[in-house]
Amino acid sequence: MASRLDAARAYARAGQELILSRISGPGRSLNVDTKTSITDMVTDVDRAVEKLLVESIREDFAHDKIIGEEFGDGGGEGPYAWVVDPIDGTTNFVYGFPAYAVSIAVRDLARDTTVCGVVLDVPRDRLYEAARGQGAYVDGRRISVTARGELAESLIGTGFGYAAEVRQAQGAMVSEILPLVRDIRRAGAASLDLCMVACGELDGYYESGLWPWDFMAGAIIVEEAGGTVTGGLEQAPGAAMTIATNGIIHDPLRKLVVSLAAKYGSRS
Ligand code: LIP
Repeated sequence: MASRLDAARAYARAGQELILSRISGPGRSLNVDTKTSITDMVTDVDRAVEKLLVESIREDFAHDKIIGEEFGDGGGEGPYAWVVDPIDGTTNFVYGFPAYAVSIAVRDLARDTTVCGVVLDVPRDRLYEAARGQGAYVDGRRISVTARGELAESLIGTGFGYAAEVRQAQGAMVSEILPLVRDIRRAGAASLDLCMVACGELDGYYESGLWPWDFMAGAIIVEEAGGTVTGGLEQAPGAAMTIATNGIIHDPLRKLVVSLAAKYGSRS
């Protein structure tokens, strides 16, 4: 596995270099398209970075499957699969808001588990990583979740979908959660929200509607930092709900999110 983790680090750095080359200097110009709604953007840089990642993976690991945000499934039949988000936090990237990342996870399809993950915070130049059973790190320094035990004293991250009706329910939910926690943060990149839980910058995070490429790498980094990652009603994180915490506040946060999702007709 070391070879795939080493490769993931190198691929993330190459993606960072491409991103920075396209936004540095006076000629910063992005071609921006929209996908599922006018708020769901994708740029030519997203596509260029994913193309770079896919070509690199195919070159080095021809049998591995590839699941990417922009180009979908490709590559070989496995048993390993690379789950890649070339720029997680695309809206932030388009605006220059400093919270977007290259996110790369490697899955063992036979064991249905993530074996390693890398999240490269491009604006802050921080490389988060984890391999199963070997701990979580940022720039080579070991990280761990907080030990805060009360939801009322916890800093909680969340995010919102692209569809207006989905946001209506998510906004209603967060308005009821806000008075029950220390505060809410909305960074705009799930992979970074998860890494902030892993390194103690957040005590917990929840979001519905995420794709595998949004959360797969960040999830193993949280788990290897001593945290807990689940769904809401379902045990596994997924499109319905992803909840990541320091483990101590997990049950109360999960119960609150599931009950409010039912109240407002949101997925959990
Ligand atoms: C983003 C997620 C974020 C969510 C945004 C968006 P993208 O992913 O990382 O947590 O709130 O709506 O889905 O689309 O920038 O790769």
